[in-house]
Amino acid sequence: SSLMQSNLAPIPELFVSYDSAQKLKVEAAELTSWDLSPRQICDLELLMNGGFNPLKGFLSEEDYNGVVENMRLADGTLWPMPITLDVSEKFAESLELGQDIALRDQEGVILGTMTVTDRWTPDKSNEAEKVFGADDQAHPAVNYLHNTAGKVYLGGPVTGIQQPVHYDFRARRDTPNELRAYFRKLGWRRVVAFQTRNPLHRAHQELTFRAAKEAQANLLIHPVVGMTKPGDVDHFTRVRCYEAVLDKYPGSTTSMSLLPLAMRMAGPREAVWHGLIRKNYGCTHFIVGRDHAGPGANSQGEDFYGPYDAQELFKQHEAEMGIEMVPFKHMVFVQERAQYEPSDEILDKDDVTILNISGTELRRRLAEGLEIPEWFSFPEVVAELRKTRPPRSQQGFTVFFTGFSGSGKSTIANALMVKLMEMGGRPVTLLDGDIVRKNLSSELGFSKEHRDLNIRRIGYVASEITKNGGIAICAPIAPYAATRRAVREDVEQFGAFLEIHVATSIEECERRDRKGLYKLAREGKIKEFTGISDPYDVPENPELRVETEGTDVDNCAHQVILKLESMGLIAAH
Ligand code: PPS
Repeated sequence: SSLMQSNLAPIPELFVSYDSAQKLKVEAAELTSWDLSPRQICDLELLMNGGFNPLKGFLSEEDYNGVVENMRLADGTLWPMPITLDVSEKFAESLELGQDIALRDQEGVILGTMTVTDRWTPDKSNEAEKVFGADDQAHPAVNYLHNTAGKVYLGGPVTGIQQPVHYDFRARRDTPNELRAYFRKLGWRRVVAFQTRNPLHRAHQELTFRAAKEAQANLLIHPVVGMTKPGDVDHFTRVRCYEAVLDKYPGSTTSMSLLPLAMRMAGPREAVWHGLIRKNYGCTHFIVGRDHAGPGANSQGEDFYGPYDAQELFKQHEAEMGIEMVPFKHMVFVQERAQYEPSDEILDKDDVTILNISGTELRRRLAEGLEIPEWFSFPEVVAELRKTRPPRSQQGFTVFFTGFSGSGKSTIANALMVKLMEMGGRPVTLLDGDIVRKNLSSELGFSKEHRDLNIRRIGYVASEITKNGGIAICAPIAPYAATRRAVREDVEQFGAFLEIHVATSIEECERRDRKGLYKLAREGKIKEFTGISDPYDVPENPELRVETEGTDVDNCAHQVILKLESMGLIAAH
C-alpha cells in the first residue's frame, strides 16, 4: 500500500455566508419554487456541503450527456452518477431559462436556490442502459427513473442557504469539512472508510478491523442513512446497532459518521461514486466488497453485475480518484479455531468446519424467533434487530372478512375477536361494516366511489394497527376485488393480511334476511344492494373461504384460528 496521506484542507461548499443566507432566504420567498422529492433533498444536501465536490449544482445537459456516456463531466472530470433535478413537464414549461428558482423541502423550508441554465427531456432508456447496465425495471433505480422521476430535467448552479434539517442522531452527522477538521484534530492522516446499508455483524467488524490494519489507517464506519434499497432495515435501527458495534473496536482507532446519501444501487459506477464522495470526506482508502452496491437479480433472475465488476472499475480509476481501494475479504467463521478468517487464506478447508448464516437465513430466524448464535453477531445487535423484527407471532396482522350482507361476517368476526382476546398478547380492534359506517364513514352512501372510499379508510386504519403490532379484524362487504387488493398492499408493508371469504350464497342470505334489507331491496326501496342490484367480485385466492351453511359460528371462527397458527401468526396451543 502506498504512503498516501490525506490533505485535510477544507473543500468548497455551495453555502453562502450566514448573513447572506438570511437575506437570500427572504428574497427567495418571492421566487417560483420547486418542492424537492426525498431523493432530491439527499442530493442537494451533498451538493451543498461538498460531498459531491466538484459539482456546483444539478448537472447541465452537456455534463449529463458526458456522465451518462463516459462517466465524465464536459470538462473531462471523472463523475459516474447523473445528479439531476427531475421535474414535471408542467413545472418545466412555466420557467424561462436563466430564471432563479427556490428549492424547498417537504415542509416548505427554502434550502437553496438554483439558476436554471438547462432544461431538457432525457432519453431515460439510454440513461438506464448506460448508467445501470440495463433498461430493466427490476433494478430499483431504473424503476425510479421510469415511474417516479419527472419527465424533464433542469440543470444549473445551486446557491446553498441552509442544510436540510435532521432531528435524529444529530451528533452523528458531519459535513465533509466537519469530518476533515475532526481528522485534523485527531491527527488521522490515513483513514479507510466502510460504506454500509446493513446492520454490522461479527464478520464485518472483523473485516473492517483487518482492512484498517492492512492500510495502516484509522477506520471510519460511514453508513448510509439517506435512501437505501427498498426493504432494508430502517436507519434508526441500524444506527443503534452500529453504536453497539463501535464499542467492540480498540479505543480511539475507529469513528462513525452518518452519510445522508440517496443510493442508486448502481454497482460498479456506484462504487466509483462512493469513493469520490469518501475522498471529499477526507478519507484515503475505501473498502469495496463483492457485489458492491448490487441491486439483486434482474427480471431474468440473474445478477445485474458480476461480483467483482465494482472492484475492477474502481481499480481502473483509482489513481485519478486519489483514493485507494481496499478489496473486501470474504470472512468466514472457522469453528475449530473459533475465529473469523478470510476464506481465501484457509489452507485446511477440508479439515475444518466453516460456519455461515446467509441474509435470508438470518431473516428467517428473526421471523420465527429462533436462536442467532454469538459467533455470528453481537448480542446487542441481535437484541436491536429482534425489537424491530419481532417474531411473526408478535407482529401485527389484519384479518379481512368479505361477503354479502347477512353472510355472517360480523358474527364470525366477533367470535374471532373474543377468541383472540382470550389468548391475549396483542390488542384487537374490530372494524365491522356497521361500526365503520357510523364512526368513520357516516357521510358515505353505496355508490362504487363511496364503497371504495369506505374500504380504503378501513385499510388505512388496519395498516396503522398492523404497523403498531395490533390485530385488526375488518368485516365490510368490500365488493370490489381491486379495492381489496389495494388494502392488502397497504397492510402488507407492515404485516400479514388474511382475506377471508364468507361464502354464504346470496339465496341463503336472502332466505335468512336478518335485517329485512333483502325484502326492501327486492321491492326497490333500497337501491344498489349488493348481490341484488349491485355487483360482488367473488375473491379468487383468499387465504381462507368459510362456508356457513351447515357449520356453526364457533367452528368458522376456529378455522380462522387454525389458519393463523399455520401462518405462524399465533403460537400453536
Ligand atoms: S361496503 O360495500 O363494503 O362499503 O359496505 P359496508 O360498509 O360493509 O356496509 C354494508 C352494510 O350496510 C347496509 N346496507 C347496504 N349493503 C349493501 N348495499 C346497499 N345498498 C346497502 N344499504 C345499506 C347493510 O346492512 C350492510 O351491513 P352487513 O353487516 O354487511 O349486513
